[in-house]
Amino acid sequence: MSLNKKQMIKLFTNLVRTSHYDKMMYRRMMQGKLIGFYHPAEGAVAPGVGACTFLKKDDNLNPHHRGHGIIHMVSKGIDVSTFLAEHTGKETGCCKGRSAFHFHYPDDKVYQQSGFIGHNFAPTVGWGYAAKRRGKSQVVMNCSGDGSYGEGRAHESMLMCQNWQLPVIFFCENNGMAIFSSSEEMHPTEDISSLAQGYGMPAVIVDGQDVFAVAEVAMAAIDRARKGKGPSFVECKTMRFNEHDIGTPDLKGWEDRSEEEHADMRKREPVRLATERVLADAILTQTKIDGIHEASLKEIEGVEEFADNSEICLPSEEELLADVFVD
Ligand SMILES: Cc1ncc(C[n+]2csc(CCOP(=O)(O)OP(=O)(O)O)c2C)c(N)n1
Ligand SMILES: [Mg+2]
Repeated sequence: MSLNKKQMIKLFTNLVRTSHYDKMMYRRMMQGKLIGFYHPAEGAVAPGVGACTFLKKDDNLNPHHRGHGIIHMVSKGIDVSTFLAEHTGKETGCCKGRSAFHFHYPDDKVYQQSGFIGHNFAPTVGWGYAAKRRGKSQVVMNCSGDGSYGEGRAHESMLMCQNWQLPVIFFCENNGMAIFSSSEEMHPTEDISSLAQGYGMPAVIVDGQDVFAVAEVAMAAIDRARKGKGPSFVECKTMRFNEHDIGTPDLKGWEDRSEEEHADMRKREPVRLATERVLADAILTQTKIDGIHEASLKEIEGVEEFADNSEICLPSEEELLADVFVD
């Protein structure tokens, strides 16, 4: 599946927008403006952009926790003002400022995090099953890290989705790390996608730093699922430039990565690679590229203003308990 010029511009624009969104989250965390903590996505924005830019509004999305889903949601075309308000602890947040990153956007078919890695695999079967039963051309994009494929639910989910031929994409964002454990220590094979073979599911490996390459394989997997041809597995080989999260003390100090490794990784920064490509292929001029950066920063300013000008979340005991369900 090769991309046309319009699709490449859309991907490039989303790549620039999301990388600025991620930088904004990092900056605000450092400024003490966010509640909880943040899992920075620098170096790892291309997978989410490639996976979600061409999803339809009605498609189910389970974003990866890196970037707390902002990469995936912005790419799917969702207004993330209430996402930032939530992370800023404001009443206008999507969960009234009470949750930080454990939230959902049901109207936009986004079902996000619980505190458990791999929580999304069981609901993925249900969403896929529902889509198939209703005969809708709706797909489920399940974005997860390499670490989560050590969870039993991942395997049960792959087995059932394949048996029932559900419209699911197992989209693995493999950065080779789970907090400070390397993939090598945690998985018997180098490629997480090799697990799909055991379930007879087609799988593809793609350079996760190249947004255009990711989008091509993601679109093929989406198309396949939409046509009722069942699930598939996409593995993006990507990177994590920063520590696992910020807001928790000194995770970087535990990492076993040298300065040279960090410098090498940064040579493959996805916005840099995409910029080289769109200039080389004459898809965009430098002036147009500068305009995309400016427009992204302006958009983010508006989102920040909304969060900053909203009322802080200070619920009374009664209001707090109103959202607690006891069986
Ligand atoms: C069931 C469970 N085990 C462990 C954790 C702690 N934990 C949080 S993030 C994480 C690493 C996840 O790695 P991966 O899925 O590869 O995503 P990455 O953070 O590398 O992007 C772990 C082990 C958890 N939240 N839930
Ligand atoms: Mg990982």
